[in-house]
Amino acid sequence: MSEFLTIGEPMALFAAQDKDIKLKDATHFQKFLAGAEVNVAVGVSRLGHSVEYITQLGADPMGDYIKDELNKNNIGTNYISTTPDYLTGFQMKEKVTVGDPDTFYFRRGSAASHLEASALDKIDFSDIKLAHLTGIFPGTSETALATFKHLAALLKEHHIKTTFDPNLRPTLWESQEKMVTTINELAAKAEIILPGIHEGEILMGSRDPEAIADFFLANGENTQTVVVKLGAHGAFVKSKNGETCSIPGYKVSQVVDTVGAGDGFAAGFITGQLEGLSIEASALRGNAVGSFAVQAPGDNDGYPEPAELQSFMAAYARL
Ligand code: KDG
Repeated sequence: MSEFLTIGEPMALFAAQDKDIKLKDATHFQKFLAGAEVNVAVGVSRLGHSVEYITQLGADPMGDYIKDELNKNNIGTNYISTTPDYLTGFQMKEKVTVGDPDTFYFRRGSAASHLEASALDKIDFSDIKLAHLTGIFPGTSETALATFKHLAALLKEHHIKTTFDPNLRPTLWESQEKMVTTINELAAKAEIILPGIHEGEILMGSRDPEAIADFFLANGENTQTVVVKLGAHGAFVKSKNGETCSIPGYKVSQVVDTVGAGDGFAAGFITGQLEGLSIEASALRGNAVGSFAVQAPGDNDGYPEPAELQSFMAAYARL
């Protein structure tokens, strides 16, 4: 039984070691665990909370690797099934000196994308305080979309608060229009929505953080708070009662790789909520965990343990 639940597609990530060259030319790669929701699961677990993760793996070496990594990270595997019929997805990532690296996915028709809604029958919701959902898993297939919707309904039935990160992955969707319509429909069910500023622009047409927050608050059936992630500049928060605040980012000396920062933000924010912190304090912790993420090469390998997080937040200057 766990405090925190999430669902998604985990992948093996092969991160290029050769800098500033195309993936096709890279010859050395380092293997990591990746996948937006599993990144959040790692971050929440590393900060001391109990976590269950719902997914389906293939009966293959990538699936075995992921299982080992979940065990190493103390992530519950009670709701993980293995199928001989489909393969585990993986991805490759460039290494760049400046900006966001390109990633390439090998995930179409993966084991996770075949996860049926019936897999949710055995979930024990009794101790779960918060669940995190993102727009990636429902984009992987119609089956995954149905499973996602069923889980969202079960969470509502059990009065479990949900955070939702749009996490737009245009290559997963048949069209931009379908992606935008579906993601906005799914976001409307969540209590807390965590869009990135660029995602907000795609989903509602403005780069103004307050306009993005207003859109999701007006659109939401249950939405209480919107936290717009502003990258290195921190976050903007608006709640249903009209209160707003800007949360500063942290200065980091060296950015190694930006991928995983948004999931780090979600992990920090979620642990703040699990520990009863205010929305503002949770968002500040989110920014801090995001800062750890950008200083490591994998997506979740840089996420901190509680003592590291505490000393970073005490010592580092905010922007
Ligand atoms: O947010 C980080 C993720 O993007 C990465 O770990 C894997 O791209 C990914 C995905 O679609 O889950």
